[in-house]
This record gives sequence, structure tokens and C-alpha cells, in this order.
Amino acid sequence: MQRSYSRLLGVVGKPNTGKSTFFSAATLAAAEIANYPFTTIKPNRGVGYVRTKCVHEDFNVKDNPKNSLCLDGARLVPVELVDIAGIVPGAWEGRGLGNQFLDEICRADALIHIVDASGGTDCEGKSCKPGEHDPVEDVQFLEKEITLWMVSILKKDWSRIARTAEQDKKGIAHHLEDRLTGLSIRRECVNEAIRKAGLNIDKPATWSDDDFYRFVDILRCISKPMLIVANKIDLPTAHENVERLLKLNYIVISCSAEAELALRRAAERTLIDYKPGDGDFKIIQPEKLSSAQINGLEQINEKILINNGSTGVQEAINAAYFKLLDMITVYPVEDVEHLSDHNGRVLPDTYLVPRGTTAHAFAYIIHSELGDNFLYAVDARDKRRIGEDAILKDRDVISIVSAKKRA
Ligand SMILES: Nc1nc2c(ncn2[C@@H]2O[C@H](COP(=O)(O)OP(=O)(O)OP(=O)(O)O)[C@@H](O)[C@H]2O)c(=O)[nH]1
Ligand SMILES: [Mg+2]
Repeated sequence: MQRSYSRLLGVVGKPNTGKSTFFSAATLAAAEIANYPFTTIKPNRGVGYVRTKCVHEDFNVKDNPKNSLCLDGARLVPVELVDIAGIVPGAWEGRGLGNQFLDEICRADALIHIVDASGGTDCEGKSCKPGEHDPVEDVQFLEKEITLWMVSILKKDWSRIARTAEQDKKGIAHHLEDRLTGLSIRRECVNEAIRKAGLNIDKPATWSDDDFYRFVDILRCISKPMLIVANKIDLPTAHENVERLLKLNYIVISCSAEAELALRRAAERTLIDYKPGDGDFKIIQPEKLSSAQINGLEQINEKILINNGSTGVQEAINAAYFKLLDMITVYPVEDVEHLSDHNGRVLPDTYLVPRGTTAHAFAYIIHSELGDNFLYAVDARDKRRIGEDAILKDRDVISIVSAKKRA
């Protein structure tokens, strides 16, 4: 399957919160899961899906997806996830299993922070009495660890860099280029962070240590947007903690990764009818299930799906793409009458692109040749021509007309 224009989602947090469970539930890739810290050491990479309502019903056509799937009207667009080893306090200085994990975290474009909302794991990820640990602390600690790690990288040789930037007027972001690449941070983010921190962009050598920390902390928020997954909501001590987590200045999604993993595995074996993100499921082969399994599924339905609307895993991936990264979905077609590609496949592809993408930029995302030879685009809903600067909208179906060919 051809991968669409995607970003990397990092599944992060302290040890033993359910990161690998969430990752496996989202991707169905194998990942070791166990009730002790540092089960995961090498990062697990896999493909999950963003779920969106497919446009085929709007056009009353049957589609033949190529780069994505369409199940009962839900378009599932593949996106990459990485499950990273747990971070403990002091990791930026090499505590726990060292700071290489922070490096891995910084390679991601958006972070899904899994916290144990039941409060049953201490700050190092060891099991404790449920309710004993405050998961709000885990949110603050991870923010601090990532910021301190970024500070330690950006601060290297800072006084010389700041002086040179003041002298040659190329700007501080230019001089931090190599470090920023290492942290997967775009240059524009630096200027935005300096502005938001209220610092003098022309005089970096005058910034105090506190100024520098504030700048990097804002840079982290901009370049590594994060949401909170309040996991293990199937446990009774989670409820009160979720209420408190919801008061934080984050998108917070209540979740039971374990429930999602059970449902996805049962669906994979066609025992139940369930798609990621559904609010219910149907048992289709009861004769193949033991009474304990049926009871387990009923518990998931009563405790999670009815109360929470869904298990939360799909909701988190969608929120990462549509809210944190502010992406939209666009369907390119060659033939606007039949909504097909040159092989006659109807609505073959769904692309995830940043909001604000123009028709011309979209042509470049599909193929550089199409961008170079761009003439105009056609909106398949009203068959009107749109120019190169037209900004695309979510669920647009677009045909690009180039000097050489259509796409
Ligand atoms: N009750 C409950 N337990 C869960 C849930 N998700 C994960 N767990 C359990 O939490 C423990 C840790 O799960 P993992 O997925 O291995 O956690 P991790 O964060 O990847 O751990 P490390 O790799 O050690 O950092 C396991 O015993 C899981 O079965 C959940 O939604 N509810
Ligand atoms: Mg793990």
C-alpha cells in the first residue's frame, strides 16, 4: 500500500503506562507488553490509521481505494507510529536507560503521551497501590525532561553561536540549523518561539539562562505538540484522576488501550464485527468464543464503550492529526466526471495535508512534475476551476490539470 503524506506520531511516557499496548492496539504489530518497567527498549514502528468519513457517499458512488481503506463508509488512512521506551525523571542527564530515548522522542512530529490514569504506577513506572500516584505529575515531568534535553542540545557552544548571529545578521535559527535538524524542528518554529517568548531576536547573546529555558520550552510546545491519553480507565481509581487531567491545558482522551487491543484481535479473527473507533461491536461467531471471552467482551461494552463512547485509541490518533498537526484530508482524482485515476479506480487515494495547503502545493505533494507543470485545479463537487493559490478544504476532491497530464 502506498503511504500517504504522513507525519510520525510518537507514543511516549514513563515506563509501564500502556504505551506498547496502545501501539499494538493501533497497529496490530507485535510489541512486547508486560507489567514491569522498561519492557520496551528498542522502539517499535508500525502503521496505524487515521479514520475519517469517506466522501464516496457524498457523491453516491462506490469507491476502489488504493492508498487507504474504506470500511462501511469510514476511510482509514495509514499513518506511522513509533512506540518509544519509557522515560524516567532525570533521563535528560542519562538516568534510567539513558537519554537516547529522548532523541527518539524528538524525531516524532507529534506526541501521544500515555499516562496511567489509575495512578497505579509510581514515577519510575513500578507498580504501586492503585490511586497512590498522581498522574498530573507525569504530565509535568515529561514536559520538563523533553525541554531540558532540548536545552542541553541547543545550549552547546551557545555564546559563540549567539555572538556570530548578532554579527553576521543571518539570524539565530540559521546558526542553530544542524541542531534543529537533529531535533526534527523546522526553522520557522524558532522564530515563532522567540516572538512568543518576547525575546530580542537580534540580540541572542543578551538572553539570560531563564530566557533561554523559556524560549526552548515554547519551542518544544510548538514543534512537538502533545496530547494526553488517560489510559487504564477500566480501573476504578481512574475516574477522579481523569477529571483532574481534564483541567490541564491539553487535549485529554480517556482510554483503555487493553480493551481496544482485545477488540482489534477479536475482529482480526472475525469473531466480532468492529472497526477502530466504533462505539459498539457485534459478536458474529459466538460458537467460537468461550463464556469467559463473551463475558470479557460484555465487560468492555459496559465499562468502556457505553460510558466512554469508544476505547479512545482511534480518537487519540485522529486528534493528533486533525487537532495537534491541524491536517485535513484531500482526495486527488484524474477524471472529475468519474472521480477516478487513469486506471478507472474511483476515489483511489486520500492525502493528509496541512490545513492551508494550496492547490499548487498539493500538486507538488502528489508529484513534483505535476507541481512544475501546474495549470489549474478542478473542484469535483461543483466542477469549478480553482487557481494555484486556492486553499484546499477538508474532504475536497480535486483534479490537478497540468501542462502535461491530469492527476
Ligand atoms: N487495566 C489496564 N491495564 C493496561 C491497559 N493498557 C495497558 N495495561 C497494562 O499495563 C502494563 C504495561 O503495559 P505496556 O504496554 O507494556 O506498557 P509500556 O508503557 O509500553 O511499558 P514499558 O515498555 O515498560 O515502558 C501491562 O500489564 C498491560 O497489560 C489498560 O487500558 N487497562
Ligand atoms: Mg513498552
